[in-house]
Amino acid sequence: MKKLNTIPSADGFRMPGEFERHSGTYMIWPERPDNWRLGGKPAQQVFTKVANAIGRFEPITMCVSRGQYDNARNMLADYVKVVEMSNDDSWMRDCGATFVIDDKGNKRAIDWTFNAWGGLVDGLYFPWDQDDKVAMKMCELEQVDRYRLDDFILEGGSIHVDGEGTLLTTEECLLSEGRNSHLTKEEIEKVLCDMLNVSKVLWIKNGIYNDETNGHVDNICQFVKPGVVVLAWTDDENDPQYAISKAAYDYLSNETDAKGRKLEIHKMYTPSPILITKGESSGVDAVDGTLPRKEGDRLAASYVNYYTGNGFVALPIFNDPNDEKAIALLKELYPDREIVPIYAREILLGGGNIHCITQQVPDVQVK
Ligand code: KQY
Repeated sequence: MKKLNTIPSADGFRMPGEFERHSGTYMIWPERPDNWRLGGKPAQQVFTKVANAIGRFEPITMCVSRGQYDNARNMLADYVKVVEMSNDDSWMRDCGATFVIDDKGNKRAIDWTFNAWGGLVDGLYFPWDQDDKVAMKMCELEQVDRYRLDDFILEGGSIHVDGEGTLLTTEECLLSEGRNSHLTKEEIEKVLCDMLNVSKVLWIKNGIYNDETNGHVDNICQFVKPGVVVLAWTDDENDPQYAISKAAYDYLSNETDAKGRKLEIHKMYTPSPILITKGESSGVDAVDGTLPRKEGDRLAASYVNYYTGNGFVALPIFNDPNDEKAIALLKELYPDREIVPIYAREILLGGGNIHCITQQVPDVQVK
């Protein structure tokens, strides 16, 4: 497949919203023992639930290392396509390709440079060279040409688009020192507009408290559809999350999207703080250069990290009283989709959630 040197927006391509029709979803199988406790065994159970659930609605491909191929093939449902692919970890949202489509039925992808959430400044593991090749390999499997950006670092979890010209992100992440600190905010905005065909970038200040990704937007805010967002929320003014969510709410309330609409903002209550237990911490191998998992550390738990696909929403839940509130809110906001709650503490322990481990391939559209 070809590597393209042109500009997607000039070529007539745009990134569609996640809520638009998909031709499938990709994931990567978890196994690294310095991120996932007990060699990834508990996480593999949950990844299996997520993949099997998604596969009831749309084609799902699980990318798996050579060493784990037989185990993954055995655990996953027959309808999950399993392909061998080297990787450094299992965050398909972040190292995977960002697909773009035009109005004539064509699909391409953006292959951003991936540096494990901050490279040698504050990255979460080293090396990350196999992860950085994942997007290219997806393009080969999907048979789409790709725009490769050798000099621009971005993870898919740090952006959300409405498919109609608006992009949501956080300053905490996109302006972080370990990513594109050689560029100004305006220059970063121009790359996003050129690559994804957006004309308005909404900059929330910070992501979820203690989020190791430098505050990915996909944990705090996401588009339900154009003009409508959910925002992670707490009423507890003593929780450090309160000031973060309040600032985001105030900012978004005073903004308009690319089409000049005011945003409808739905507060999505976070679960009570979730801390790493002693047993969980002791199950993770301590390795220099990988973020440690210490007992008592607060995890970046949020229901906003859900994944939207054809006819469904896969929602992380935590055995918390607010699980039911999150389910009820999504039933109201997505009346035509099945809400699929999945107990996801094991994914959270690895540093993300269902949205972070999935990447959609949009369906082509002819207009
Ligand atoms: O997108 C994410 N939330 C991924 C987090 C990566 C964690 C690596 N330990």
